[in-house]
Amino acid sequence: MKQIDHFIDGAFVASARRFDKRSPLTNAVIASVAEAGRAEVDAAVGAARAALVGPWGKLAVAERVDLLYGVANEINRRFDEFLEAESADTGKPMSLARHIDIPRGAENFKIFADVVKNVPTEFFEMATPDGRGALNYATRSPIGVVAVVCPWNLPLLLMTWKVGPALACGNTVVVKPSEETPQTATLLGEVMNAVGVPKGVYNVVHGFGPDSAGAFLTGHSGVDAITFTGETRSGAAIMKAAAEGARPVSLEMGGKNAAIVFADCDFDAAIEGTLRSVFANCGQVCLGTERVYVERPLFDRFVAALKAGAEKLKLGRPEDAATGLGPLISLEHRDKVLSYYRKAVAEGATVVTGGAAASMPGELGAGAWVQPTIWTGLADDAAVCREEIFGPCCHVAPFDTEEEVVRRANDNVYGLAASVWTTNLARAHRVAGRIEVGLVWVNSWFLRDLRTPFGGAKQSGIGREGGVHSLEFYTELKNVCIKL
Ligand code: NAD
Ligand code: 6OD
Repeated sequence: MKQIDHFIDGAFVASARRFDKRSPLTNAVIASVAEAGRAEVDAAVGAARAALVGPWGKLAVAERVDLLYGVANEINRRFDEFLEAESADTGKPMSLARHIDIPRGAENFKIFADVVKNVPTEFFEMATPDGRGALNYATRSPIGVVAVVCPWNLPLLLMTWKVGPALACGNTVVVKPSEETPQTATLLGEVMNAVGVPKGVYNVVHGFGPDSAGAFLTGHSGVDAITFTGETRSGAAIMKAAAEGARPVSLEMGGKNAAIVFADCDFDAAIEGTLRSVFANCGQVCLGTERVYVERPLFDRFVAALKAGAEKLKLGRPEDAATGLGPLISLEHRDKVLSYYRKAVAEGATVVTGGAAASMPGELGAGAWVQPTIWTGLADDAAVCREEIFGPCCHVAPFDTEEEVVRRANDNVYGLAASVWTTNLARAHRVAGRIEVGLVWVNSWFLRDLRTPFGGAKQSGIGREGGVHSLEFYTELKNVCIKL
């Protein structure tokens, strides 16, 4: 069994307290993970502070950026190790992690190295009454020690999405990976050492959220800023912790994303895109679709094709190239998802397909498997139409007018993402403008240039990251005015 330890000041550090990491595939224990108490968190924050004022803070931008390119290259060199670790922790199909999670884990270091290298700040020449003038310019400094609190659904991708820009901007970090996915963050420690990133720049502490490593870290007075991805409820708790010391937060949180399918859409593209957005990563993608609205003339045909697509998905092991759907992350999460499967029936849904746990052969029988599920027939105020489930499921409802569907899609506390399927350009612009979310796709899903802003509206988030928008969070701008 693997031993997963913290990574503090360039070294792997154990704790007396440990917890078991179980495989989502079989529920067997696959690793023993160190659980940080206040002492380990304190050591990690102290190491990050020392590196900030020491070696990392003294590097020129070009040297820092070179090291981050090195990190990206080393992840790619050790690609298979990252792939194995990620799929062991999550059970996700390797075909998915090979194309999304691991390449993006490397790319996140390159993209932000490029952004930091190329972004200018303002510079103005001013006239002054004495005729000698002044130079007024802005500089960017690191914000300090950044706490990075991560979820389990896309562990390496979402962690490096924060660590990449934080380090590129000259900060140091203490990462708290999800208790469900400790491996790739730890492996990244080896990478940091191998490429010569100074010790203390990148630290990892393992543990849980409340009353554990997550709360100790976000409540630590040595942390200057907190960036978080996860559930809205956890984000709200972290905001409270950040209020102590008035520290900035960047929060990427939950969603209940709608797909809106107009009768004039490219039907095959809409089906393919909706299948991906509902079922990719077993529905455990914050941007995934859980509400589908289909214009009435297309409704029956659309539901039939979505059902056929869902029923073709093969549940299986990560390494099997035919696998389309892995397990959920844990039995605990499966209990939550199945409670919504039951609620849907209790509220009167028609179960188009699925609706239950999936029975799997052999040792997989003990894993966190559920059937891909589609419902129809519920009112918009049903729990499964309002609350984030984070499983491979969606409710499909008909609509009659553009006005109506925009109102219904917006009638939710979340506002992360939406996808609109139409060939009418004017309608695409109109609807995109009126949907209350941070990200709208038209005739696509999960397609995005990493230089663009990413984040949620309403209870889905606070702030935007991506490209130069990350710089706004991870740097402090200083205004310097020099009278000549
Ligand atoms: P979670 O909120 O349970 O946990 C996320 C992280 O926060 C974990 O590391 C956890 O240990 C820690 N944590 C939890 N409570 C904490 C507290 N009080 N103080 C400090 N740390 C705490 O989320 P999850 O179950 O890991 O991930 C799934 C959720 O994440 C879903 O709601 C999903 O929508 C959301 N998510 C959002 C985005 C986005 O970009 N908006 C991306 C991925 C996932
Ligand atoms: O692609 C990204 O950068 C990103 N933050 C994706 C988030 C996916 C949520 O599960």
